[in-house]
Amino acid sequence: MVKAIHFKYNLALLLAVCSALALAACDPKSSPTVKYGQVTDFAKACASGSQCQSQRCIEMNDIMACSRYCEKADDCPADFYCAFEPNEEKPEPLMGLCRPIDADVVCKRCSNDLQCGMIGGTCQPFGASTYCLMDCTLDDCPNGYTCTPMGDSSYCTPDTNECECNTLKQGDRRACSFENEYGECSGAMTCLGEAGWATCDAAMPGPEVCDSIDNNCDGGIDEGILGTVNHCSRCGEVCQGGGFSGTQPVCLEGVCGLACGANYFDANANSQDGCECMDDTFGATSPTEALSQGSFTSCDFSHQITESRVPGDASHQAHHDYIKFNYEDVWNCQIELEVHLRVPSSGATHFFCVSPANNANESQWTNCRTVTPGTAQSIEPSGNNGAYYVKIGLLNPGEANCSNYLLTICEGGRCP
Ligand SMILES: [Ca+2]
Ligand SMILES: [Ca+2]
Ligand SMILES: [Ca+2]
Ligand SMILES: [Ca+2]
Repeated sequence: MVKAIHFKYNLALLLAVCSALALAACDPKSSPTVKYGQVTDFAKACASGSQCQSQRCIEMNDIMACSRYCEKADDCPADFYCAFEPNEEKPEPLMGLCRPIDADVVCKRCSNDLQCGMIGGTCQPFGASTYCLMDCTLDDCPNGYTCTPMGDSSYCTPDTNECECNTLKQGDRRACSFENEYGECSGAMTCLGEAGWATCDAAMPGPEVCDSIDNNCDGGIDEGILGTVNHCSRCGEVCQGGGFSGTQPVCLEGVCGLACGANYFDANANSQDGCECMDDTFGATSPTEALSQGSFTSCDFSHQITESRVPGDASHQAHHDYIKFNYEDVWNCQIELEVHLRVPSSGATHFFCVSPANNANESQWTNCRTVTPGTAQSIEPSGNNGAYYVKIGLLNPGEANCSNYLLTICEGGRCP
């Protein structure tokens, strides 16, 4: 019955058979180069099998070292297990080799059996991928693993049902993230061993607020918030408006300042007191809306406008003032009609133009004068009946002005 067994492949087979049958003819002396069972050089470094009593020099963690043959659980020292050695002959009892339970290889993602050779395992489908699983034909599985029949053998599968995290993978970390309508924040999670993965330590994306933290995880800190009037140079620095009407706080490149509203002007070039000069509502902004000063007839009248102005400051100036009046030369004394503008010495240089009679087309108002501070100029309109338009403005952009001009529509000896 013994001779019926072929042993051309593996010397292990010989010992397995001998051990099972306890035959005198199988004395280990008959195969002196291989020592089965206990050896004295286990885990000693080796370069080839001939240096080992078992003739087996295998990878043990970081080195090549001598191993030993085994048959059952407890034959191998702690941190090793009796890994089944595949053999076509299927000797009785089955023979294994002590191999390290290397946590880096057990349950490692793999694509072929060679990648699992260190633990004597095979690359098996498990869960969503393929992993190096230990064969548990001869030995028990490590803590946290259960021997599970798969195909024609049995393998150690992790109790967490996850090869990436189980008792042997405690402390492993992997990338994770949280994503919602605000963005996606990356982090990592840690394998707690039997308990599986700990919660992902990534931040939960939130709306960006001023807190020196990238709340929405887009790489920008406090973007769109820091540098605004409520968080100018730093979070919480609110730019003060000073309580001045027509004055708005602004934050320009991280520095608080004041900006003037549409009809307000910093005409004294001092932002500390805000935009103290307000435009009047006297002049219209276009000829068609020009404010009528009434209808005058010859001769010898005078109509004076004293409370209107065209303010300006370094950054902007008010719109031109447009007024109009009607004039009728009842007594044929039209040649003396005058529009007269005086600019106080505190004001900036003005200009003014008077239209021909009944001509609202501003581009044709060529009858214009420049009036420097402290002086006055007169324009005698052409035509002697109808509607006349007057436009008043500041000559030079950027010049400060908050002084009222003095405009007089007059005739004859009543002009200034
Ligand atoms: Ca951000
Ligand atoms: Ca933030
Ligand atoms: Ca001011
Ligand atoms: Ca005005």
